[in-house]
Amino acid sequence: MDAKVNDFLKQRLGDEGFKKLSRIDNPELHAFIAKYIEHCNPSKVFVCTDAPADLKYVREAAISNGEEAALAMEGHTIHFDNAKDQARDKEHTLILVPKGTDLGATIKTGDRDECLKEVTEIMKDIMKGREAYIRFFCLGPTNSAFSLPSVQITDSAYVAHSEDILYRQGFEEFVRQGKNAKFFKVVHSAGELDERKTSKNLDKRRVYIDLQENLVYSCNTQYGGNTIGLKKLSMRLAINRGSKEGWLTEHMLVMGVHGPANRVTYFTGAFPSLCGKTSTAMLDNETIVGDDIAYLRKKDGEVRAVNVEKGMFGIIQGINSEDDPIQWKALHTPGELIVSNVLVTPERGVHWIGKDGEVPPKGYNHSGEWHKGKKDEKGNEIPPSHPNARFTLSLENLENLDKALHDPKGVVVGGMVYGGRDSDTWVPVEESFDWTHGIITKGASLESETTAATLGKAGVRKFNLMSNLDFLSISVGQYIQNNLDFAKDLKKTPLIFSVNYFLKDKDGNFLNAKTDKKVWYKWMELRANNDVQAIDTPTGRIPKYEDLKRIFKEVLNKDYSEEDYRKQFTVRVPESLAKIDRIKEIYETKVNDTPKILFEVLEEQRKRLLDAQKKHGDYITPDKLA
Ligand code: SPV
Ligand code: MN
Repeated sequence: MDAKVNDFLKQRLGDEGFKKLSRIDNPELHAFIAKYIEHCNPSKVFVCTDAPADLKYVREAAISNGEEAALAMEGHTIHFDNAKDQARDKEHTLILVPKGTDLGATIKTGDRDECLKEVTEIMKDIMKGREAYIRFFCLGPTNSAFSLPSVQITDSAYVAHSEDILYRQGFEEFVRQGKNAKFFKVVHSAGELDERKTSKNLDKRRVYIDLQENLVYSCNTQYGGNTIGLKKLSMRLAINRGSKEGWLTEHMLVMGVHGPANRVTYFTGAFPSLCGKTSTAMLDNETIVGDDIAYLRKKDGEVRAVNVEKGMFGIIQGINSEDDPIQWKALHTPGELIVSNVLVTPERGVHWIGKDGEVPPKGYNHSGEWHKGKKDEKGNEIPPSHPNARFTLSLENLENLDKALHDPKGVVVGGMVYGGRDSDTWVPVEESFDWTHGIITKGASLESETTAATLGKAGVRKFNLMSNLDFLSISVGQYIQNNLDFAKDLKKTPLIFSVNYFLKDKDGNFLNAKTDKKVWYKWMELRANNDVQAIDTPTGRIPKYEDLKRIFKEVLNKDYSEEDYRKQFTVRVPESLAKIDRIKEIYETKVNDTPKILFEVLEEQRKRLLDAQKKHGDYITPDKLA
């Protein structure tokens, strides 16, 4: 250790903290910690190893400093964020780039020099009078080719506690990797707190991602999506790093789909918000590896995936005992669980929008003391819980957990799924012709309609390639090219599918029941293992009626009619052509490095659609193509 750094750390970390940190032989780490402890200037520093006593210290600090409070059920705590700090701050989340770098119109960037100057000023002495926690985690399983050590300095015990639930402990991984560790760094401060212990200086809320230093700055915010540095913040660093090293970071769930004779085939899935990602990951009779972020690497000619995390930061709104039995049970079992921004009742129970039972008449929520009918300053009624209220839970608490969660080799990916909320174009399930066709016409063409739960008008289609648009730290063209190139030299290429749980008929009625998705996954599992045939359409490959009829009976005990099949799997030519026009326009006008092949593949698809339209008309039922 550099002598100056050594002296400084000894003085600021105390004997015990210094002794702990000294076990990690990494001068870059020591210099990083010294620099930001000096700059942010906390009054106390706690170095947290993987030891249970250290985790307990953090857990208790979150309660004693008032960021969390105990609920009636043992181990459960409540945390509130400021009423105006309830979601990711897209406006102030910037990828820092040197002057002259252009990542395209869809990615928010800031001038590196100017932003560093600004955030350095904002964070000067920002931790004064508070305790800082130095946390070590491992993204991906430990002791694995996927392992990515990360360190976070935060003055929020709530954030540090959340990360314990969400990430694998990584102190020992840092010790193991020593000088070789190429790690990610996050410095976070909640900033000054108000009397409710929520971040106060929201005008100075910033989330800046410095790719050059692999360092994220987050300040004057507590909401998990802005502060849990290992989640969407490190995800941007990982996308950048994977881009240079030939692996992928995707906004994807990972799940085991269970086929005949105890066969398990693993799928990854990308869905924009409110399109069924969690309900897919939670399908009963299947098993969950992850619900949010996956790393994908190639090994021995196969694609392997891991869950970057080990817990979930899930949306709680709408969870009820009938539709979500697994999550319901986990939320009603004693043990470590943080809920945020729900209603706390006088008995210290909780209520959220869409929970079973009556809404309690009064309680305490993100707006303070709450009663039915309470209005905000604009005269709008304040709901009992915030629509983005969350729960933070270890996946170990779910009964559908897959045994491969911590497998250092990851799981072999048999299929990748892209799904959006689409009322009129995509059929419920469709396989692409090949990897390139899938990446381009499914992943890179992903759109989703807004719902009443999001801000703005409902029913507007939003482009969100691979559901990753918010998190890209490389240009869109580069990102698509990386995805295309990923399949080179694979012995076994995963199949790529699209799904659409939201297709409607002309009268606006949904064409599928919520539970139908169980059938689509069983069909995809059979396809990935070459057990069923499919019908080629201009846009991909769809199931045969006989196969679906059998699976509907087996899985749902439902008689699936030919009439339903025909309606659901009709190729809608005008809508499909309109989609090609929309997507093409985005890639022509908003992206300046679109790979040429993207336009070629879209034009081939247009030609197939026009040829079929000549023969069969605008709406082509599957029997015409069989
Ligand atoms: C998402 O919005 O995609 C999330 C929650 O998973 S957040 O951590 O806020 O990004
Ligand atoms: Mn997410």
